[in-house]
Parts: sequence; C-alpha cells; structure tokens
Amino acid sequence: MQTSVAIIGAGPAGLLLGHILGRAGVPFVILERSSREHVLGRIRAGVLEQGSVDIVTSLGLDAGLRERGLEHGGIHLQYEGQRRHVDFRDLVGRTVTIYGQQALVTDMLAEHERLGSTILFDADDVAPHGTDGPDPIVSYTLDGTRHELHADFVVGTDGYHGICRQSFPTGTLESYERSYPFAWLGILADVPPSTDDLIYALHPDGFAMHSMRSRTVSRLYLQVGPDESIDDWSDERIWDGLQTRLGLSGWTLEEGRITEKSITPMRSFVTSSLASGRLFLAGDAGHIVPPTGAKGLNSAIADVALLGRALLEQRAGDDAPLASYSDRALARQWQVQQFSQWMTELLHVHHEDPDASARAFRYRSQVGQLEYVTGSRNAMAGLAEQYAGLPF
Ligand code: FAS
Ligand code: PHB
Repeated sequence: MQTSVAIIGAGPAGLLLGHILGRAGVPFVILERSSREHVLGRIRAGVLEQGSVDIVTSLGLDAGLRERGLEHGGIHLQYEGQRRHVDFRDLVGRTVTIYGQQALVTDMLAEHERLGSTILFDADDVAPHGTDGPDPIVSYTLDGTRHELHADFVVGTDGYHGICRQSFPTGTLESYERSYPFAWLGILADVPPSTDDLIYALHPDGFAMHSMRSRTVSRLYLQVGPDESIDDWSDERIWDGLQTRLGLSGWTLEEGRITEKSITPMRSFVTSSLASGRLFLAGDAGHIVPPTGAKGLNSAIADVALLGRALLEQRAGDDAPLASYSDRALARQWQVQQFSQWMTELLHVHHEDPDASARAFRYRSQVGQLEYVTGSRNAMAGLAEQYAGLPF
C-alpha cells in the first residue's frame, strides 16, 4: 500500500489529523492496534479549550458539540470552607466547553466512516521503518498477514506507551519527567451535576473535583495514593470522600449510581523532540500532563493543528513550517506543563511527606496561595488565560 501520511494511533490526535488531511484531499491511513470498540470505550478528558472547539468546528465536526456540549464561563476554587468563582468571561472574555473525549472520538470516527477513511483497527506489531530516508515504511500485521505501507510521512499519535517515540534513533531523545505521589480516582455517576461550573477543591484529606458530562451525568475525581487499587474503593467510600472534601454549608452534593470508576496515575512528561526525519509525534506520544489543568486532550489537539497545517504547507512547497513544528509545539507545551504542574501542586496534599511540620507548612502555603489567587484580579486573569487556553 502507498499513502501520503501514515498515522499510527486512532485516539483523538490521530482521528483529528486524519480529518485535517482528508479535508485538504491528502491521502492518509490510520493504523490502530486496539479494536474499534476499545477506542470508542475509553472515558478520559472532559474540557475543551476555545481553540479546540474552534478547530473541531472549522472541520464541520461540531454537531454533537453544539447539541450536547456545556459552555462554562469559569471554575470554582474551594478551600477551608470557602468556594470562590474564577470568572473567565469577565477576566479574559473566553469560555471552555465540557464535552467528553469519548463523545468527541465517537463523532470524529463516525465522520471518518461516513467519508470512507482508511482506518485499520486491530493492527498488530505496527512499526515505522526508514523514517530518516525518503521512503518511510510502516509494517503491520492484520488478520495474521504481514503488510507494508509506504508513506511520504509517518505521524505517531500512538500515546505515551506507543511505538513511535521508541522508534527514534537511539540516543537522539531526552525525556523530561516527574511523577506525583498521588493519583486520581475518577467516577461517572448517573446523577445531575450539583454545580454549575467545575469545582476544584483543596481539602486536608486531599484534592477533589466535581465535573460533569451532561445535565444528567456527573464526573467526579478524588486524590488517592499512587499505588491504590480501585478494588479498595467501594461506591460508599468514594461518595464519603467526595462529601467530605467537596462539602460546603448550605450546599448539597447529590449522589447517584456509579457507572464507571478507575484510577489514573499522575505524571508530567515531555520528550526533547517531536520530529526525526519524516517521523513526527503529536499528543500523548510526545508529552503527558497531570489532568488538573485539563490540558492533555487540548495539547494533543494543539499539536495536531500545528502539524496538520505544516504538512499541508509542505505539500504546497513550503518546508519551513514542518521543519519548525517540533520547536513550536514544544515551546507551547512547556507553558502548558508549568500550568498543569502549578494547578496540581496548588490543589493536592502531599501525604507522603514524613515531616508533619513540613506537611502543615506546605498545606498552609497552599491556602495562602489560594487566598492570594482568588483575591487578585490579576492572578485570576493569569489562571483564566491559561485554563481557557493559550493561542495555538
Ligand atoms: P491516546 O493515548 O488517546 O491515543 C493513542 C492511540 O494509539 C490509542 O488508541 C492506542 O490504542 C493507539 N496505539 C498505541 N500504541 C500503538 C501502536 N503501537 N500501534 C498502533 N496504535 C497504537 N486529559 C485531560 O485533559 N483530562 C482528563 O481528565 C484526562 N483523563 C485521563 C485518564 C486516563 C486514564 C488517561 C490515560 C489519560 C487521561 N487524559 C486526560 C489525557 C488524555 O485525554 C490524553 O491527553 C489524550 O487521550 C491524548 O490523545 P492522543 O494523543 O490521541 O493519545
Ligand atoms: C473531566 O471532566 O474529566 C475533567 C475536567 C477538568 C479537569 C480534568 C478532567 O482538569
């Protein structure tokens, strides 16, 4: 087989890149190791920056977003019995939209199938070769038969555990990373949200968040230990934790049937380059953020917006945007990394700190920072500007 761009991974980054290329008539093939059902079943992010909404809309993929997306004009920061609103509209004139990653992936895949895009699910042992030369090849096994796909370019949208970053020539990449001494336990519950905007809460027991997926489905998170098992968290224990950490006098957190629960470790990771010859990385394949700043999915979309445009400009004869893609995408990503780290350290409790005095000092400092941020229009504007999304 021959194509122009071989896309490895059918997550949000790969599916969106396919639409950007397809819209411009550029041939592509998407190779996905999981089944179609597995790709559609992943429950992950929920917040879309204005820039992400604009891209999805520009590609005509926004029907579901317009019908079921929930536009939010800010977030609540809660600590020490207070809940303070950060008003994005007032501060920076922008909003965010709550629309689950699962719904966006479903919409993008449905449109690919309507258009007849070539997406190969259940593709085993996908591997890029010869990407430092003029004729890259992606080999893969489908239904027990080995195949080779010749392409002009290969894009790794295969996530943190994918094959493409590992396919860079040995010694050409550096990894910058840190892991956090906590994880997020996330639930989906069949209960209308008890809040208008998202609530991010710092509590001595740990972080908690109230998000949502629709007017009838709530999405909530609890900080748990980094090695905890979901089997140790009964529905009752989860709701107790949420009631304790989100509770506020005069306000009720409504409970409901938990339909999904999982624990996600937290890490920050950035690779030193997103390009090697004719191989490019986009999304989680190149970087990971703790979900506190709602930047994982939005970073993937931002990378693809840059890379998609650069690939189109290369076909039009201008190689410069593709040559600078990695530097430009990583420059934006480091700004996103620092914001995600800042939000995480602002709102999570370091229970692992053996020194009780140091733990107490850190907690009081966090409260002091929240007091400053929610009391300063300038500080809130900085948070709003970054949360609502830096320009692509
Ligand atoms: P993805 O990981 O989504 O997609 C990669 C795709 O490549 C997958 O379909 C995979 O099967 C495929 N693949 C991997 N290796 C392959 C190979 N060798 N060959 C072929 N295909 C291969 N972000 C937020 O903003 N908020 C959140 O609350 C949030 N929660 C998350 C919870 C979990 C459990 C995880 C893992 C991530 C979460 N994220 C969250 C981040 C997440 O949303 C990512 O940023 C987003 O999925 C990135 O999209 P992609 O880059 O497309 O990578
Ligand atoms: C979500 O709704 O899944 C969500 C919202 C905000 C975050 C992370 C996750 O920071």
